[in-house]
Amino acid sequence: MPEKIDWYDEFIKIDHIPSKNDLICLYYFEPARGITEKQAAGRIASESSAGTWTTLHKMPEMVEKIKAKAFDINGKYLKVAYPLDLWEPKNAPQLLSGIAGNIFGMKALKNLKLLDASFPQAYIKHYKGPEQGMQGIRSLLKVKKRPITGAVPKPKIGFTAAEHAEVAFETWMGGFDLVKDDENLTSTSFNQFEDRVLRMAKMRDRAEKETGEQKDALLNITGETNEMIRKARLLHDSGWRFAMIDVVTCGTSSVQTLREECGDLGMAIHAHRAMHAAFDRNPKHGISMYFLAKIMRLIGVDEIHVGTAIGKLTGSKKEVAGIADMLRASHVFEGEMLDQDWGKIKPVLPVSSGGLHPGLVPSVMKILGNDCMLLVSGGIHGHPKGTRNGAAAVMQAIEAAMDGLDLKDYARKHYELKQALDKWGYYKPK
Ligand code: CAP
Ligand code: MG
Repeated sequence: MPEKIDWYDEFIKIDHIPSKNDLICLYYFEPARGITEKQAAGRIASESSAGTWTTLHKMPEMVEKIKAKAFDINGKYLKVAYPLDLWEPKNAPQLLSGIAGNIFGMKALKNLKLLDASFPQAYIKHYKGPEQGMQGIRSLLKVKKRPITGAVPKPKIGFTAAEHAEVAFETWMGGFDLVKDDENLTSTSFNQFEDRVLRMAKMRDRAEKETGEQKDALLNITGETNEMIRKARLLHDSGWRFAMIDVVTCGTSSVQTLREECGDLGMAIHAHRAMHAAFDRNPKHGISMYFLAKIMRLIGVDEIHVGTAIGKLTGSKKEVAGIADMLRASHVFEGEMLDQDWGKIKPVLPVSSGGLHPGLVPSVMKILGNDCMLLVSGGIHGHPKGTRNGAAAVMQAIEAAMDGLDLKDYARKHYELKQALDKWGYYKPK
């Protein structure tokens, strides 16, 4: 009998019943031509856990204990059970290097997408999750029921720090809670981070005094990790209670570090997801936004972009609503995605942004409910009467939606909303 060349079949155990401490992954997979489903499944489980391409002269005893097992093949969907001993506690990058690493490049696969992972309590217990969470954010901003509102000064980049702060003041005076930096604005020669932080703080204090409302900002600290720590501390010293991070471009390692730092400062983390569409847009290959949102909740961001379904960027209604539900739930029961008991990990606020304007507010609230953040940027700065009136129009649209009233009827007595509807109506930007 010729010696076996590979041992991928040792990573397949159909109908295996995972232990309660196993971490389970759900993949969409398509074998390459000439590869069977089982051959593909064995390769996925092997390469993401303890295997390699060929049989070995010597095998350590421990391997038997830590082999992943492909245990459920259902058409193009595969479940793999990973023993807990594979994973270093509280090491998100290492987890990704396993379940979302080499396997995407295997020639035996035509397509592969990591759809979801179910984290056992024995894994979850090492992570703190969000510091503030959804309820903490509502308390910080003293907003009990309605969606939290915010806007990015537009154009994305181009304002001086002084001009940026002026736009922020107008946004707050129009009734919005938050002013957010855009994902690619950190510090430029004409809008230095330190200058913006101080000028915005002065405008915040003025807006709070004039409105009697809590006002805050999502100032973008994205950058090298030590720099992010320095900027988070600067924000805290200037009275800000949020910090914004582009979590994909910064990576899970730095998000873990900043979760510790911001937690110590009592600050909430706003997670922008720029770059996510590089790996989540293709339904057959990459990593789902559902999984990205899930691991960010585990690490401990307090709010994260989930899409709008009806705005300018990708994401179906079902996907957007499913991610939002997962972020807010204490326990997700198995359906298309895996079962997830979140234990003590606080709920995260879903953020909807991208091509929104007052005419679309009721539709987004129908998809996400009231426990969300609505970021409406071009949709207020493009209002015929400018930013402050644009923000007021959004607030009026939220009021109408919460009272179940038709926007057009409500607009009869709310002029800012009427002007917005006259310009955009219910237009869905692409
Ligand atoms: C929206 C936005 C956000 C996107 C991010 C932008 O501006 O500031 O970054 O919404 O997308 O730069 O496009 P507008 P997502 O409101 O003017 O469109 O929330 O899907 O991650
Ligand atoms: Mg943006």
